[in-house]
Amino acid sequence: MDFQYIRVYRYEADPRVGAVQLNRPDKLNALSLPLMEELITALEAFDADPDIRCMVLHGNERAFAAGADIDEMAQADSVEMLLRDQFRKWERIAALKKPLIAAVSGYALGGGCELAMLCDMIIASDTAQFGQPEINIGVMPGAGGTQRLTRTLGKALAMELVLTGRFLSAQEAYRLGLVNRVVPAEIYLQEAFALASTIASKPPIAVRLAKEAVLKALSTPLEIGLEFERKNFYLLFSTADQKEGMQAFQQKRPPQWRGR
Ligand code: CO8
Repeated sequence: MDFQYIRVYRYEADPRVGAVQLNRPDKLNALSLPLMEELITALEAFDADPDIRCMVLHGNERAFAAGADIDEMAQADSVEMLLRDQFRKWERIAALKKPLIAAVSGYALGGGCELAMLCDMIIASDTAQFGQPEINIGVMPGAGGTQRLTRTLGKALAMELVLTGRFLSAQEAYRLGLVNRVVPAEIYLQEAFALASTIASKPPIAVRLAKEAVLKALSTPLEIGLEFERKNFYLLFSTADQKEGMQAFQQKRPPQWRGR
């Protein structure tokens, strides 16, 4: 499939890792409607491809993404935005079954920060900056920023970022638990691919059910989450990979995963 605003490829050193690069560098990867359409199509195709085990989403060194495309929204009225309902579609990224890692360098602002937070993990370059500056253009976050930032950073800090538009540096984002780690700009992509490759080497059904269970913790009370976790745990005992994993341990040899 031909894409205009993204580049889709497989990690050379490990083709089980699918990658998407946001590719509108002249607009700091502003997330236009057609770009998001392409992104969701590409990620869902990887999600459905049995040869892919993990995904990486990245931009370029200057910008992961500087937000939703302001030019597309500037003249819109509420009814138009409501009918467009473009941000509902973004939740399809949160619904992906396979792990998705954001590799962030430079700006991750507004919708760009929200997009990174929709991913399961974030590897940041030391140049990364995260923020929700919508307040400076007369609006507020609309693709999950007030909710996901608050769940991660807590009320006080999320409130400050959303109400002032202040950016978080990569180091601050790391200290606050927004990103998994910060590495030098020269290797941030390599680091994200290494993490993706490690996950790709694990038994895929266990990865899928474990991801589901971790995400459940964000949307359910503890008791329901624990019940959900237990059921996924029991479910894994009907996979060949559970038998293989435990036998390989007993026989002191590396396991051969079948994804069954
Ligand atoms: N949309 C459209 N174009 C953009 C965007 C954007 N979000 N960000 C940057 N660009 C464009 C610039 O217009 C410029 O284009 P051109 O060269 O044609 O003039 C090009 O990218 C380069 O940008 P700058 O010249 O501004 O680069 P600087 O290095 O001077 O500044 C900044 C970089 C600080 C990142 C600056 O570009 C900036 O402030 N960008 C906007 C950041 C922002 O406000 N993001 C939030 C957007 S709103 C949003 O994301 C809402 C999401 C959910 C909405 C829900 C609504 C219901």
